Amino acid sequence: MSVFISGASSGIGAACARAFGAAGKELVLVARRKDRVQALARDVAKAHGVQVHAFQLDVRDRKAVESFIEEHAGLLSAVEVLVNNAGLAAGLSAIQAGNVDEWERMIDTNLKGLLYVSRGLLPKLIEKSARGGNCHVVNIGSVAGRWTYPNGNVYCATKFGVRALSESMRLDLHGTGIRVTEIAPGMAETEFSEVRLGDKEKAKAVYAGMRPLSAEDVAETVLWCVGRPKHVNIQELVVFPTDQSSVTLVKRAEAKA
Ligand code: NDP
Ligand code: 8X3
Repeated sequence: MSVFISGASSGIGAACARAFGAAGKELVLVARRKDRVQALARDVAKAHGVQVHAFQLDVRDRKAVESFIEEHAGLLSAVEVLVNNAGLAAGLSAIQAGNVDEWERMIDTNLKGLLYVSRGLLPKLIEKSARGGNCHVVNIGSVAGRWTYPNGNVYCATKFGVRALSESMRLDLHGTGIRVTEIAPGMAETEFSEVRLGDKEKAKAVYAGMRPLSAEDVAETVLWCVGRPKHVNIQELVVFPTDQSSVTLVKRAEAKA
């Protein structure tokens, strides 16, 4: 059995790869940054003696995803756990001043990318489950998929969409035995804010004076959900850092003068 993780080159996806590797699972990792995902694959394989397959894949590219699934049909037939993690926020501005290219990047990655990968892999998981496999889909949503915040608009909409797709998968997969979990993290310090804001210093300021979740904290919740007995499905899990009580209420230490 193996675990497929999209967006495994950094942050939560990379932490999931390390955690599943440490648990002895064979891994299939994809991301656009080939060097990063391949280096991680080598590290995890060396540290835990597991097989790790790493590929360059842009989940927004429908044809590339379809060819990838076809080309690696044998390898992918062993997948029991699909972690739909690849995603991003681009920008933070009011709708009336929004950048349409950024909107398209978010919609194409967070929604269409998740759908392309799921469309390719779910039939394989259904077959696997019918043969007794313990199959599970984990979609990485966000607290932004439950509550909106000023200027979050399109990112929030994509994550509300991930929540809707997670519910839909549960309905559409009803009776197959495949579990579907949506994990909705609050602020986690990864490359997320740097990607969103395009600036390391601005990204650092997002977490100033508070303790965010780490990628490893989120990966632990993913492993915990997957590790429940087969008859137990954690449908949704919301995890905030203690310093964050809502999407807009964050406790920060005073900056020292
Ligand atoms: P990172 O930026 O650290 O990681 C994002 C990952 O997604 C990278 O591995 C990136 O790889 C991959 N990715 C992005 N676009 C594509 C693409 N087109 N094709 C394939 N892979 C892609 O951020 P996080 O780890 O924080 O983000 C992971 C998920 O967690 C996202 O879905 C995000 O929305 C969600 N999330 C994050 C939170 C946070 O506060 N950090 C909170 C709630 C949810 P590459 O660039 O190499 O393609
Ligand atoms: C990422 C968390 O609060 O920046 O999904 O939207 S937030």
